[in-house]
Amino acid sequence: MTGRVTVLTGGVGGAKLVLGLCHSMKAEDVTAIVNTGDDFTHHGLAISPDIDTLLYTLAGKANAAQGWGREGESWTFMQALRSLNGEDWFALGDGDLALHVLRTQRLGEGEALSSIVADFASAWRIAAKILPMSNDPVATRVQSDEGELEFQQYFVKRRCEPAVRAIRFEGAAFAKAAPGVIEALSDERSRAILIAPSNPFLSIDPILAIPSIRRALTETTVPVVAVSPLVGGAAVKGPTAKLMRELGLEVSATAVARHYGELLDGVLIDERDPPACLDVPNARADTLMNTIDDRKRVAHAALGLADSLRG
Ligand code: FO1
Repeated sequence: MTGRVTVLTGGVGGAKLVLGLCHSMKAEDVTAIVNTGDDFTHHGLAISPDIDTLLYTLAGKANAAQGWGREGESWTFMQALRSLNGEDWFALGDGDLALHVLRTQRLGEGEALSSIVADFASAWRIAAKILPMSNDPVATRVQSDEGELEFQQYFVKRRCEPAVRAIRFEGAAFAKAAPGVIEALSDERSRAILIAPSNPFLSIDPILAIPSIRRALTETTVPVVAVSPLVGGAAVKGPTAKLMRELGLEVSATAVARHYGELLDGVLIDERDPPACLDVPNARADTLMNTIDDRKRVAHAALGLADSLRG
């Protein structure tokens, strides 16, 4: 068994766990497979929020309080944009723009997203591998009581207020996994495959909607362990609990584990959660991640559960 650990991640909660792993083991043995269903083009710029949140987090540049974007950001661009009556519901910081401008330019020249992201990671001395789930376009579409919304329209512009009926991932069925993704999931010598405490429906499902990724997870003999995104029956951040209620699900770690179903070998749930009738091996820990020590603790607990599941 090598020390290799692969994590499926999206959003802020996921980035915290990846950081915890990078501080608990050799960062070069960590491979993050990142959701790109939130990606969209805004003001003509190619924006990849979950990739960027992870880049900032692992490079120590993240705005920890806000969860996304850069620490110490300035907003001259947004002020100028507003003065010209430009669309200002999606905030693009002055430093943040560098990622979007360079990514847009290089995608326009035909370069693959995975290659661009690898360059950004090495420019910022990030040792972990950051892989987009796919280089093909996949777009999360939220079917709500206000009709079908693009992800960022739902998440940012409407602040997750519309009631969600269903979620679909445009393009996922035909999307190929990005280079390195299937290889990471099929590496039988790996220690564990983790599903980060991201929103299962908005951040993890787009990854699982890519057929070759779901197949690799089904076929792997490496322990697959999910970290529940709920603490005491509520979402730490974001709309997970509201979404589960709107989708008619019980807001519980059990419902999350059932959602991942056959893919899971184990689930790490929060110690505050009520007793759970989980039909999958599980362990408990304090999964609230505010400090770097919290993130290391959750990473250790998830890896410990995976180690205990080895046949
Ligand atoms: N989230 C917000 O709630 N408001 C914003 O204005 C906003 C801007 C933004 C810019 C770049 C970026 O990478 C992320 C940004 N986010 C913003 C967060 C983003 O919508 C979410 O992080 C993901 O899409 C869901 O996890």
